[in-house]
Amino acid sequence: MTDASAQEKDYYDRVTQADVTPLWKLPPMPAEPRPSIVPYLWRWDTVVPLIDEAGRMDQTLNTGGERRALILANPGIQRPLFGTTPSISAAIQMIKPGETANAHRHSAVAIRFILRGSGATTVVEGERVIMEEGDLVLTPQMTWHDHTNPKAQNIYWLDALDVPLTMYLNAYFHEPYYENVQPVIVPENYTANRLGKGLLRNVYNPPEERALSLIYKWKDTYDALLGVTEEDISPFDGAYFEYTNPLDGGHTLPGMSCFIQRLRPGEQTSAHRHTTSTVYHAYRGQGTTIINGERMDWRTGDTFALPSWAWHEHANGSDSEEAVLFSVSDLPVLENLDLYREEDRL
Ligand code: GTQ
Ligand code: FE2
Repeated sequence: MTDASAQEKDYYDRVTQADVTPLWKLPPMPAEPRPSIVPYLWRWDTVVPLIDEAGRMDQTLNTGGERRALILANPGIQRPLFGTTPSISAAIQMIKPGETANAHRHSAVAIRFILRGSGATTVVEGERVIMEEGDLVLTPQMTWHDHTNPKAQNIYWLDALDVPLTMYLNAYFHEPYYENVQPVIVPENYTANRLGKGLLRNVYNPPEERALSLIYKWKDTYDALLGVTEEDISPFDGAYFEYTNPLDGGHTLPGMSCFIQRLRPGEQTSAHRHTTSTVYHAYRGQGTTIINGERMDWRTGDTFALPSWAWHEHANGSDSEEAVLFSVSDLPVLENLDLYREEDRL
């Protein structure tokens, strides 16, 4: 070895020892986002039999606030980390008749979108909310929540939490309640009544932001979708609504926002791309989403992941039936960091 190369080797050895990394040795910075996740689709017909099978095994939900949920784990994310996108972990959760998923709370926010079965309840900060198909229910950060199915049928919903982001930031807290369930301490429709559907507000006792036990009923959501006129239909998303925070008109939650879109029979959208990563769920109908040239053929009940900065366009695959996609993305996070970018291909 020459003196120079020996000196260099010695230098890099000491660099490694010192736990520092020479920036000049790294590969060139990518010019644009290179998503770690891949476009991926989870079929209802694959996931639901598996969750039903878990329901038949001798497994109890009543240990440490566990849930019978199968995380939709994106193959682009290294195990044991899990996530459907870099920021969001989505799962299909099932509760059998008579079961309770114990009360707990965590710093990650959660949403549930009810897929099949009606009449299960969730209690959020002492308020009981009855959940029906197509409803969206929120669990804001650090609110106590437990779920119960008093009905005779299994109930299934889509969970989404910003757990991967919260974990990445080393900001995840989790606490079991000291009993299986929390007491219900406010009357039925407590938050909804004080909100007056978000257009009115009880002046004497306004709803408290932190513990907003919000439910967005499917009927209201669907009415909004059907109410749009031609000029309000997005070329990229069809009839497209965000579930807003009724107190400030902002995104659904600080770490995630939820959306619903309706594609008319035969509707085909134009492609665009943006820096949010999105989990889509086909709530009604069937169709195709082309992601960077890759076809995702979806039917009711399927869920798929859209990576950041990937071109995508949607098509309703039916000439007679509507298609409805529910979605959840990290838009509030990207916006807050001034990282939201969008590009259109019209
Ligand atoms: O229902 O509280 O899918 O805490 C993951 C974590 C569901 C829940 C999940 C949770 C829950
Ligand atoms: Fe939870």
